[in-house]
Amino acid sequence: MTELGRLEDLPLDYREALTRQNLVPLWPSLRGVMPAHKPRPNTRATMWAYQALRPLLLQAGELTPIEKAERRVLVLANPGHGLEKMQASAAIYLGMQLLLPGEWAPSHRHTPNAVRMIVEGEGAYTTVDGVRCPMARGDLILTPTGLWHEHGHDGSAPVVWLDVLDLPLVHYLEASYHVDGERQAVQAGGEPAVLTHGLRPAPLFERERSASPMLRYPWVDARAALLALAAQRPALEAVQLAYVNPETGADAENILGFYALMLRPRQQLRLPARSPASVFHVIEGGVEVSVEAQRFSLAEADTCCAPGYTAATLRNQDGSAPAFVFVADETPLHRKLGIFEDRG
Ligand code: GTQ
Repeated sequence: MTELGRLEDLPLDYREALTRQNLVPLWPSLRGVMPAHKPRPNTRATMWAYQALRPLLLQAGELTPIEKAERRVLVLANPGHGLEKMQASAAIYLGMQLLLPGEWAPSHRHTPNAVRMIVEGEGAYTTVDGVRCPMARGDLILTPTGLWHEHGHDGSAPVVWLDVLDLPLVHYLEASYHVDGERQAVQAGGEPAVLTHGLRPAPLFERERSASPMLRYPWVDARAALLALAAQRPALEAVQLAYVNPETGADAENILGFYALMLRPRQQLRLPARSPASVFHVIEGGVEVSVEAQRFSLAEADTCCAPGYTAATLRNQDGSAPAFVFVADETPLHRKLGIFEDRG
């Protein structure tokens, strides 16, 4: 590969003349923005242990009242991007949110898409576009772009959940903003439950809402489906389900992809080197994750991220029980942009 000219090779007065005209020579920076064969991601394989962050999150509950935080969140920031960027990867934001009994995080809506993976506690709920979604451990609740959402908590112990947003991307696109709203009127009946059974309302009963038809994916259903799939397909290597829009089969959200993965007892699963970055969050069990030179031992509620273009190996350390992992990645985005790659 040819060595390209450097900025210092150019006369100072020429460089200054360029700067005055808001012009920049490409060749000194060309290899930086387009490295050979493979990108050089800032995203670093990073782990966040729940045991370490939980006391700090509870302390935030004492230090900052909900009125002063609106969303009481500690962001899981990737040091490779710089902590202040609040990014887990190029497109993924992760935050652990705490809501204490009786607290209320007021209604708003925003352009970034969000999901919540419930980590701990009972009695909280998120109201999304008038649909009250109870929060239980392992449930996935969607807040697609533009939908009103607020969080409340009628229980007696702290509730914690993992927020996954495409905020870094939407912010980069200069398209990120929010609007504050009034407390939502809760619509009777909640979600149309039939959708989870492969049935949908026939045209006579068509719903008027245009947004995602399914907002809450209960963990009891996802877990049972994974166990059934594993039992039916003993030779299946990746016992993985994608969270999808049940009316269309498309990804549940537009930008990030969400999956539930089961590892059989002692199973080791190699995930191929694909272009999107990924996040792994353990719902149940203990999982060892190897990415690049890193090896993370994840216990329940621990989270890690892996850069794109890198293979990862997940191993269930238990010999008798399955492990369950919530996975978030940038696949829908990469596919839509036409830059998705699987390098095996
Ligand atoms: O719960 O609406 O972690 O708006 C970041 C931004 C959570 C939320 C976050 C948000 C929310």
